[in-house]
Amino acid sequence: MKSLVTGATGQDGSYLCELLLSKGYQVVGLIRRTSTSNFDRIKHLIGNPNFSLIEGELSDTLSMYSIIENGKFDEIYNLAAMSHVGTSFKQPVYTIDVNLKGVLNILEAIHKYSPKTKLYQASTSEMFGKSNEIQNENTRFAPQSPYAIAKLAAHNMVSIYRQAYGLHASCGILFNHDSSRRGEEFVTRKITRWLGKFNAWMTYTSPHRPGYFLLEDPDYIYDLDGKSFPKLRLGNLDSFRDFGHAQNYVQAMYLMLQQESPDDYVIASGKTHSIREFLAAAFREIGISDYMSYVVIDPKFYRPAEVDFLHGDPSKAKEKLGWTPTISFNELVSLMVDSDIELARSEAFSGK
Ligand code: NAP
Ligand code: F7E
Repeated sequence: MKSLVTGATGQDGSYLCELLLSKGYQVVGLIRRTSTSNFDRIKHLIGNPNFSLIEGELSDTLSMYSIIENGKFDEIYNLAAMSHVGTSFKQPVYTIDVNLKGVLNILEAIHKYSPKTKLYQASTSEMFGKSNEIQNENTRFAPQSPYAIAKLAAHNMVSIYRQAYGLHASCGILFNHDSSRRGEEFVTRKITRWLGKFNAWMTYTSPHRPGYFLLEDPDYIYDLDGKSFPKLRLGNLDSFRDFGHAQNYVQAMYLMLQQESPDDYVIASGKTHSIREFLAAAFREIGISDYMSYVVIDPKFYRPAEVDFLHGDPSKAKEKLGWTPTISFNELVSLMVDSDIELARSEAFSGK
């Protein structure tokens, strides 16, 4: 079996490549040209004889046509995207180019040149947007951002190509999933990365004079030698998200393409937590309960339109795919904090 994974350098792409390689697949990862390399998440796969990389840009029709025509892939997992909701308000046209036109390029290429290739499309719970009920495959979509609008249009496009041309194309409506490989600009990782760095600062900066002042300055924490550390700046803490671990969620992507018929599935933990709860749980991991003394609420991180409540019902995926998540919310928080404590510790010793 040969698969193309777009977005191979991303959080999900890296876990999915590992999963497919473990199943004996030949995996080709699509990467875009960048001026500096960003292979951190997949560097351990480079050199594996079943793994290779190909350069391509999702929004460039000709490059996607030629990659798909020549690749003879059994499966394509389209994970590449402009994935940051906040950024999509600042770069709406680019977001449409990558997240909608990019998907259309893949659908057309499969339809024209490789109609037996199965497609997985990364849809998102953000498409539910304003909905304030528990969400499943039948819940009405009400997108609240350029990101969600592009993803919803792509989701509908997949459905059209499935009906009109009989493509085996499935969409996973995935709720938030995180890990130690999550991008640092997403709120979960922003919190755990800050905690790791703060922990290293406390432990290694002035080891002979432990202790710090919190209340002197609204923006900084000071140690007893007067050295400062910036507080954690966040936006809205009162939105709710349904969190899971990315390693569990890529299993669902794979399972969707092993089904006889294509379909759409909600992939979620079935539980919801506010960002505030994530924040509190993460600070508890390093023994701090008065977490708000370390946080500055900064309007810069508020969105022009917010998604207040996401809570998925993964019953269909459980029943039809036999998929169940194994990593709980508390385990996720703990894994992410531990990993970022270790990362900051190694950076402190390597002088970064
Ligand atoms: P991510 O870490 O941000 O990775 C995105 C990947 O897409 C990166 O490899 C990035 O390359 C690549 N990419 C971006 N623009 C591209 C372009 N124009 N051409 C080619 N490649 C491009 O995202 P993720 O968290 O793994 O998410 C994977 C997919 O699932 C995305 O489509 C996202 O929208 C969707 N999704 C994510 C979640 C979640 O909670 N994680 C939930 C629902 C849906 P660089 O490394 O070069 O930037
Ligand atoms: O925001 C709030 C923010 O950017 C979560 C992507 O993977 O999941 C992700 O999108 C919440 C929002 O993720 C900060 O306002 C507060 O309410 O971490 P996020 P997201 O928007 O849920 C979906 C399912 C995807 O499909 C996306 O690709 O946290 N928030 N303070 C903040 N968010 C950020 N980024 N930074 C803050 O400082």
